[in-house]
Amino acid sequence: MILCSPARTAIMQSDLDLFGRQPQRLATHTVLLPGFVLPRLEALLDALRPVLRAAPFRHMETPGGQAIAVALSNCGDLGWVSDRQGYRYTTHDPLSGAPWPALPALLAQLAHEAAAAAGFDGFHADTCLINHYLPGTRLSLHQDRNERDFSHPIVSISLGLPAVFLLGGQQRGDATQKVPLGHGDVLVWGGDDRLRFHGVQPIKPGEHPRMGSRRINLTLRRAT
Ligand code: MD3
Ligand code: FE
Repeated sequence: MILCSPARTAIMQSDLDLFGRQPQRLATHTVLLPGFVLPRLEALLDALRPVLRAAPFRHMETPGGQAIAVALSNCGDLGWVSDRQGYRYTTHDPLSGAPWPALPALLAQLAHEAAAAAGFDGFHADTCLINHYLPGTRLSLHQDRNERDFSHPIVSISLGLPAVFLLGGQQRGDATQKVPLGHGDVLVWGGDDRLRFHGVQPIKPGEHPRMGSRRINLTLRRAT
């Protein structure tokens, strides 16, 4: 197991990713697992394809009526949506009227393993928000507060173009640390860090050899 307690001791060879990068603790309950999904990347993409065919990326509106720059989709028992009514989780895709596609077993498995590697045992995700960023797209500083129980951690998988993630504090005005997130990296956070403000700086133009000119982020949560 990786990084079970904040005071970790030895780093094992098996903790390192393909390029020898080590897990990094960014805050008491926030852990970066570089390249964690790379060994299962193709299986992950195979699992996403039918999900995105059934529930394609789309732009949602904020309650104030502005288009959200990040396009999104969901899978799992619930999906996160935004419209004039507000932010919430729904059982059905408002675009198709059908239930959100099921959470692929591989995604649930990766989330469970990543959470355990970061010291959160027994994590069972029931929803995955899939965010799509084109170059220039940013995500402004916010908190994730639409889930029922903040004691569950969140697992985030980054794919494609690199991003600079902004990790803030408990108040909007707190200083932020900049965290580079690359293709295959996984971030896990929970505990005291669950309600930290966070955001993503505008994605720089570029072309990722496997993913093209985009960044995809999968956030796995327990919403119920
Ligand atoms: C929060 N997505 O969909 S997840 C979101 O990359 C969202 O698409 C971003 O924020 C994205 O709500 C970021 C990554 C993340 C990582 C570590 C955190 C969010 C965090 C640590 C504390 C609080
Ligand atoms: Fe968020």
